[in-house]
Amino acid sequence: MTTDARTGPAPTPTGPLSQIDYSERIPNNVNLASDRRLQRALEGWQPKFLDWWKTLGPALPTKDVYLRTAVAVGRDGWAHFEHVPMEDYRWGIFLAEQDPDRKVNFGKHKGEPAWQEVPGEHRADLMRLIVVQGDTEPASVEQQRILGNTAPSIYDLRNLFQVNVEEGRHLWAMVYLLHAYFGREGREEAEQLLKRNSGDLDSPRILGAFNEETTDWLQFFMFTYFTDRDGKYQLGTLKESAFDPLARTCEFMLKEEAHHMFVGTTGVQRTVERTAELMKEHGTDDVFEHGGIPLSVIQKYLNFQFSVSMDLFGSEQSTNAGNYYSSGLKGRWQETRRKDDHVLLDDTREMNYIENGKIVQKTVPMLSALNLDLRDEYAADCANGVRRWNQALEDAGLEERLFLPHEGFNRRVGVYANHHVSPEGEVLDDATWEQRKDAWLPSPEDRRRVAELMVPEYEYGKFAGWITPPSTGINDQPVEFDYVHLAEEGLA
Ligand code: BYC
Ligand code: FE
Ligand code: FE
Repeated sequence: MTTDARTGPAPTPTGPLSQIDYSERIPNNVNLASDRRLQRALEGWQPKFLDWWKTLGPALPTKDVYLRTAVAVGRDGWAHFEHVPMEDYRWGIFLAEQDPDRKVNFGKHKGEPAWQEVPGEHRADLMRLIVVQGDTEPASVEQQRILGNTAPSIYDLRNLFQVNVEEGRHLWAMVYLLHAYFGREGREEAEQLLKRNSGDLDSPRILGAFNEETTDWLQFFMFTYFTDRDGKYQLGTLKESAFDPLARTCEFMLKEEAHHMFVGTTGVQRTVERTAELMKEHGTDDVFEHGGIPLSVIQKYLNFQFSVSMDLFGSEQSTNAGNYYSSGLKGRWQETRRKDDHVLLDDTREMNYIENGKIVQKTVPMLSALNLDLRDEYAADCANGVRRWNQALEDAGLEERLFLPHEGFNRRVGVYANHHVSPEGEVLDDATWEQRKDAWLPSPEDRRRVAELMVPEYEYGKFAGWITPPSTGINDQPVEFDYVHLAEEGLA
């Protein structure tokens, strides 16, 4: 189902329905031209989006970037690559093809036809979910705004910008739903999506992780590994939604998401590989001296980004989540492959919580614990990349390993929120936590030393000293390809 930049086949149109109309001001495959009111409303939002992109999008001036653009949403090819000025990227509205026989697959409406309109009783909840999803997309662009100034290579710079334009498109995807299905309230929410800003004290982004600073490229790689992966899992549940336009939108977004996680997995991997080389060459763990990032600091960045991303799943027990499920708004990861009744009224599961300073278990109704169900799927997936990174350490003949911290480590949401838990899973008192937390989370000093290594490398085919080159380029181009042409002012 997923395609990434390396394997994306050449575009082969699959039929008129899956084709995207690029002759319109807003490229789309939803026949926007047939709905003048909606088209005008979205054309009214478009300049506001572009203003936002110019003010809060990528700060480094560029002439053009080798970007992938969707040309069709069908199975056999939807990506087209060319050099385009970033502000001319064709942000548009792309939904996966409609299945006219699609049914609701879970909850109390199970077996009924999927909804093409929003049922009045679920309107507020659906809009809330769409707004939360939509809010994260521009937030990430804002968080990554200044990274171009310190890109370790032109190859990496291109990947950053590809992620940024696609997150911009994901915002378009949610704004389309708000405009098309939620009337005036939806249009107001669409405006707000550009007005809240990451880290803003007065009007911050909705979810915690999207107000954290992305301080440097290691943080960016951890973000695209761990936080974009929350995106994968949340979109995976919304793809199951009874509200068909949301399901189809998310299905297509997921195809783009694969590349974001590729950037994270390989970015961390290449960082670890360079660290391993330097550790062997110099026989020391402290490779800062030699221009690399120590493994212990990589582990701290990992601890941080994993824990703030775990918070994105909400409380382990949530009546919201149970209601979303029963109402058919939000399913489970791979809902249709689960071997149960897809209603879950009689099911239970085990859940960890803290009692008298110890982590213990209790049995809870499954419907109440769906955030936890999703989070467990997510955490298992996160472990795969860590195994890959450890393979690189093993291949280098090193004993050291990276690991995912305990689920209770550094949590602000859910059962662990008012407790301190070490990465190994010991419950700690406040004093012990304060004393030891700098060994587990990046300290200002760690971030400062990482930042010192973040010198831009804009020469084609060259890479900053703290990271290895990738094994292949993008879309079968060589690694030293001119993926980005900087503007003259950017070079000065
Ligand atoms: N920070 O019942 P609970 C992506 C709020 S990432 C702040 O446990 P629920 C991307 C919650 O809103 C995917 N507040 O939560 C990645 C609620 O507030 P109210 C984004 C939080 O509703 C990288 C209250 O606490 N998509 O796409 O079951 C780059 C009670 O919480 C947080 C989605 O999240 C937090 N971390 O679940 C670009 C999907 N967590 O109502 C993009 C849509 C919870 O009491 N969202 N709260 O005022 C959802 O499905 C749910 O809203 C959540 C929360 C899973 C986030
Ligand atoms: Fe996204
Ligand atoms: Fe993403």
